[in-house]
Amino acid sequence: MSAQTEQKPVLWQIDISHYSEKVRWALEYKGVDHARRSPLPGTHIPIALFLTRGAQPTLPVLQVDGRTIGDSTEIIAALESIHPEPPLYPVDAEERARAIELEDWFDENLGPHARLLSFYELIQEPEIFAEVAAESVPGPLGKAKPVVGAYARAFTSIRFGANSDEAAQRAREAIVAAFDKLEAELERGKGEFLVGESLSVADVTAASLFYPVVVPPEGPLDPTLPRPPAMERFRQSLSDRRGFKWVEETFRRHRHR
Ligand SMILES: N[C@@H](CCC(=O)N[C@@H](CS)C(=O)NCC(=O)O)C(=O)O
Repeated sequence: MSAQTEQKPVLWQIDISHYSEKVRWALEYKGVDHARRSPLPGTHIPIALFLTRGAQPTLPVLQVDGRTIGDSTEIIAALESIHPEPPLYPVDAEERARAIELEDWFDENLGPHARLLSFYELIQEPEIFAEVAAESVPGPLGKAKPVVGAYARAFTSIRFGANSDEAAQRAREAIVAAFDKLEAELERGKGEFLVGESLSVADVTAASLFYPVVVPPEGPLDPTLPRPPAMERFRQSLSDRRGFKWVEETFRRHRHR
């Protein structure tokens, strides 16, 4: 490995994670050449803790310029100062504050619910979960689908409580509320962007965190993989909403790989 390759930023991530998608989008939008490491989901918690010296149990984590940064919000803040162009923070101070506030809002109020409902519906469909999980594990492990599927059901139930009917219902309500919020915020702007007149961290965050519900073709989910019918029905029930179409459009226009 050349010295130049070693200096590339390294993104520790999970392929299907929407928080990882947020950071991948920021890195690719800014044209930051980087390497990716995708540990086995589940083992990523001790790995994240090890990388961040106990500060962060989650991925994504970015190693850049001799620093190790956990949390997607902190990662994008660091990228803004290391690679300011093109910016994801609006120049205007008020707009910048609003974009960061919206980033936070969707991180806290949408992200965990979109993840929980996806896992809940997958747990109801063990064969489909086995297919999807097998795609997300490294190398030959993916061949042991029933084992990987059982592991995925156990891990998501224990870690996120994703087997709870009540939590799933709360997640559905929170996702609908997040569409209400998205549409109210879009009303304030000119339509294409949440804040200002170009793509900002607010758009990247909202679109990425809605991806497990909207499933845009440019998103991380392999479109040939089966999806739980109940999740698909929920998706369809939202598909006429302005916010849903905005997520599709934002991916289509701005998610260039
Ligand atoms: N606030 C964090 C959330 C990241 C997050 O929840 N990542 C998940 C994967 S989608 C994770 O690593 N979860 C492990 C855990 O919660 O223990 C961020 O914005 O990066």
